[in-house]
Amino acid sequence: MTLPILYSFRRCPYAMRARLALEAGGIKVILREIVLRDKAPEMIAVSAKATVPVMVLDDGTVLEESLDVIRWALDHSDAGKTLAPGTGNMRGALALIERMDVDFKPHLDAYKYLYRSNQVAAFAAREKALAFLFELDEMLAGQDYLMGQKRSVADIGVAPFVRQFAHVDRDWFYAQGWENLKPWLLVFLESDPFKRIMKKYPKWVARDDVTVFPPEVI
Ligand SMILES: N[C@@H](CCC(=O)N[C@@H](CS)C(=O)NCC(=O)O)C(=O)O
Repeated sequence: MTLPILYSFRRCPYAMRARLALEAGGIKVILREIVLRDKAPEMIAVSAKATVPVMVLDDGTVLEESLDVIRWALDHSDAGKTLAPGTGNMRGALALIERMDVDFKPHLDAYKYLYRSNQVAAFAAREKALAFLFELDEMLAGQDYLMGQKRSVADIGVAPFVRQFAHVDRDWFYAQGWENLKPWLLVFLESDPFKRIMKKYPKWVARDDVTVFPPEVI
């Protein structure tokens, strides 16, 4: 069996959550690092929408959505067990991720992209993002992870986006009162899985040697 191919971009939160799910399941893939402003034609040939991540399975099936990669990892590896929520169920965890994509991500994008050019609009977007963050903070009251005392798919699906939000203005983020969310994010950022999936790779070109992900050493 040939390994699946994963087109990925290190700093993309969608690609991060896909890599985290693969890492959790011990699934090896051939990683092809994409640069968004100069995408590999090989990726566009299999996925015209040309967003990362894209995963190509050995039977030619193309997964074009990060959530599809996550679902595939849950179904085809130990990730189903290792990323199972401690409380609640997998369906609830995936629903939280889907809601984040709709209720939080657009505000995060506006906040991030307008921060340097139009702070009034950026801060208005930041304000709209707060409800979701306070909801996460409440979920984390009395427990270390979003759905219990163990890391689950909810955490890996959401944390890359909270990281992106926090990094727009770290001083502001860490000065806020969400006392459960801040340590949760810091634990995520310091975790071995996160460090492993954030290893840097040069932009992939077709003549390159194969890069197998996850890396053996962090
Ligand atoms: N719904 C998609 C979204 C993926 C996405 O938007 N990825 C961004 C990078 S973070 C992208 O590839 N954008 C295309 C571009 O910038 O050209 C998923 O979950 O995989």
